Amino acid sequence: MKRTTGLRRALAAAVTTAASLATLLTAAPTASADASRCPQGSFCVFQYAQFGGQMKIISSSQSTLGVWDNTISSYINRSDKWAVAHTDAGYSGNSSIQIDPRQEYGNDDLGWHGYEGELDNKISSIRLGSTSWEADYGYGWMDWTSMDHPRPAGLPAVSRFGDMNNDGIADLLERADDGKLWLLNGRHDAEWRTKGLLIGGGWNAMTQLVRHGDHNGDGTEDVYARDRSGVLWLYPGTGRGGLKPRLKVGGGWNSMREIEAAGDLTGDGRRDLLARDTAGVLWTYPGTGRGGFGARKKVGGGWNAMNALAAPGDMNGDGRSDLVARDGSRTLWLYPGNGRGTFGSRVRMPYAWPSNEPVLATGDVTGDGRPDLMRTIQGQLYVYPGTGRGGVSGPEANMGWDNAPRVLVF
Ligand SMILES: [Ca+2]
Ligand SMILES: [Ca+2]
Ligand SMILES: [Ca+2]
Ligand SMILES: [Ca+2]
Repeated sequence: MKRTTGLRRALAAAVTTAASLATLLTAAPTASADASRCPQGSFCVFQYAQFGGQMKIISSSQSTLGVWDNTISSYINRSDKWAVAHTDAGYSGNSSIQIDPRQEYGNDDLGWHGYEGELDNKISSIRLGSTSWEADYGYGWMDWTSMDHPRPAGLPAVSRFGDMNNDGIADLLERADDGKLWLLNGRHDAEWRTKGLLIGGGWNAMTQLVRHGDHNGDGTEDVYARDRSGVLWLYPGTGRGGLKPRLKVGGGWNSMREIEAAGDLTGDGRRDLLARDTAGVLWTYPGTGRGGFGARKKVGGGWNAMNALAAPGDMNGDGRSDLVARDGSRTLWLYPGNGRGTFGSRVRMPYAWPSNEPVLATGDVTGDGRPDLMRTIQGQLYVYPGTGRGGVSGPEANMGWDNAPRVLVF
């Protein structure tokens, strides 16, 4: 406690003697203990409890806190940023606290958080982020790594999807909670660090995002997105992981509960869409090969019994694209494509598949040429390697998962 008292005295002295510190400390000469003196849109920390004493606006991450080291006793976050405050410099230490954005009310005294006063007057670094994940880790993307080796050369067309940058290594697209779209290229460096490549922002405006290989005939994987007004857009891939300016496919897609890019279902070599409408009818939209679709074909009704659809490619090795669907009893079913736009008799897949977790299908991620499935379990992504005969084998842990509500990986 002596150490803390000394620093507080030093802080007060610095404020009165060093004019240069006036920019660092937003000091109100007769500071009242009032959170409202923290400007709207700012994240503010205070010298004393109950928003008392000197106030500092934190507008960027601080790996050290200078005269504010071990001095913060309360805070209010009126900004859109997430923050994590740590008890050691460099975003480390035995204890930390996550501070959510836009807190207007509530308990903001550090003495009331944690155990045995482990946070009060003990904060030494603060990291900000536009997502909870970014404030935690210092970067905005998830740590996806695929295999060290690419997929086998010469895969059939039905298996050529799930690779936005044409390097033969499976990649993921992640929409982070803040709407940023990242390419996770599946690679890591010597220290096993991954790199997300930012494609762009604003993707929270989309209510569906899907991809499954090349749709417009240029040989590179594309993305379809549906906006809130029900317009479906084609974003042609650059083949290097990015996206070209979008093209309008058409409107009226809000009648669909779910859209899936499913590969070629009709047997003409062009990739198609599946869409399940709100009444539970599943439709095939045959691709034209130029990014658009011909007259839709009804697959059948009753699909609202399923709470997830995923398009894994050819799971059973007959050269035709298939569909998997999860029912309300946590069972995953394989619907083998018949090459005429519909499906043969379904086959039960192994394992129980929790109903509130996504099922991912981005082709072969293990590099053996057979398509795989992935799902999350309690904040971790698992890979279920495909057997090539319609089944999957036991899961392999792959990466930590951002559970924030708007996160979407496809
Ligand atoms: Ca790739
Ligand atoms: Ca394309
Ligand atoms: Ca098949
Ligand atoms: Ca595989």
